[in-house]
Amino acid sequence: MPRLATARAHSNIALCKYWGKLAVPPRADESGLGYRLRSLNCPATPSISLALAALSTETTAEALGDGAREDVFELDGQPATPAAHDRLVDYLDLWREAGLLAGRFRVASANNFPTAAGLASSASAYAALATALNALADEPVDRIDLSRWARRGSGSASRSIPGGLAAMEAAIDAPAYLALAAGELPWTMAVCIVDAPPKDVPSRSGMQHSRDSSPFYSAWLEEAQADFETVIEALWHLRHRSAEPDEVFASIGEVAEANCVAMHAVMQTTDPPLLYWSPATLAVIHAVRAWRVDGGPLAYFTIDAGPHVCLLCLQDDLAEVTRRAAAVPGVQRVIPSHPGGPAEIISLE
Ligand code: 2P0
Repeated sequence: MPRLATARAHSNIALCKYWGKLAVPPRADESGLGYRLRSLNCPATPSISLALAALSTETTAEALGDGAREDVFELDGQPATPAAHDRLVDYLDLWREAGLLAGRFRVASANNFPTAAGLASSASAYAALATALNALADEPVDRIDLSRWARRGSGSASRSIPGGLAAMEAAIDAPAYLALAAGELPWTMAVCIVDAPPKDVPSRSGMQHSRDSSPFYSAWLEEAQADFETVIEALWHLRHRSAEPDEVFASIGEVAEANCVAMHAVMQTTDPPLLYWSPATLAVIHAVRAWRVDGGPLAYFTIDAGPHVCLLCLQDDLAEVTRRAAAVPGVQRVIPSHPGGPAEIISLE
């Protein structure tokens, strides 16, 4: 039985975003249905995302001996903050309550990109963690259930288990599934890191505030479902060669931009407002739109719960998109990425 497992998972950036959780019964006690549903962390919107090879997390999980009384968590070589530590322990408790794991663990996690900056670091982190923990389980779950386990840690992490272009329905205990593998994708992304202060409201609490206070929340749920269905249909045409790849790219890019703006409209009308954009965020949006009229590369923007802008483009245009984006005022650096593959174990002892 292995005692130490290291896993790697790629972050992912959604083209149709997850923002909001399925409602659970309000008077949920610790043993009731409400508690169980809440612990499943089910999304209220369907989502579809692209895993990015250049953004990854490596996580080592080590089973500590019988004498260990506490879980230990290190993030990027430092002891984790109390909040991150508590969230990890809650997550390990779910695995222990399910009888998949026993005892205490040391978890060491390292990202190769900025943490908690709106670059989906919890997606790669919980996907890598779930993959490493599963390798230490007496009876490991299959990859579909592994995606469900990753979702319980962080909703977006579910999509980093299959990697590539991954989709997840808005349903109770939905897993993410592979819509198109990394090697089959004609598109990719460049990630623009912009000048901005650190993010002050985490996604988890931000999306709860949106549900409770944005007047546009119910319209967002409808829009998100319609956007998801449009993208799934466009992918169907791509797979069946019943539409030109350029048309599919343009239609998915347009939906991605509209979906991003709709999500940020909900964020901005949350009380208090979630204003994630910085001036440089808008500068990139305007630049990308200008490229379309001046004969530059075709790229579409999307922005998560943070100021940075991800640009969806054809793989052939990645170098030119990266070069142009780096010249936009306020852009600190651009990370060009190819599509990323699934979460995987990289060592086992
Ligand atoms: C997404 N985001 O689809 C969207 C876009 C942020 C904006 O998934 O509470 O950190 O851990 O399930 O996964 C961020 O939400 O939230 C997210 P939890 P998570 O990528």
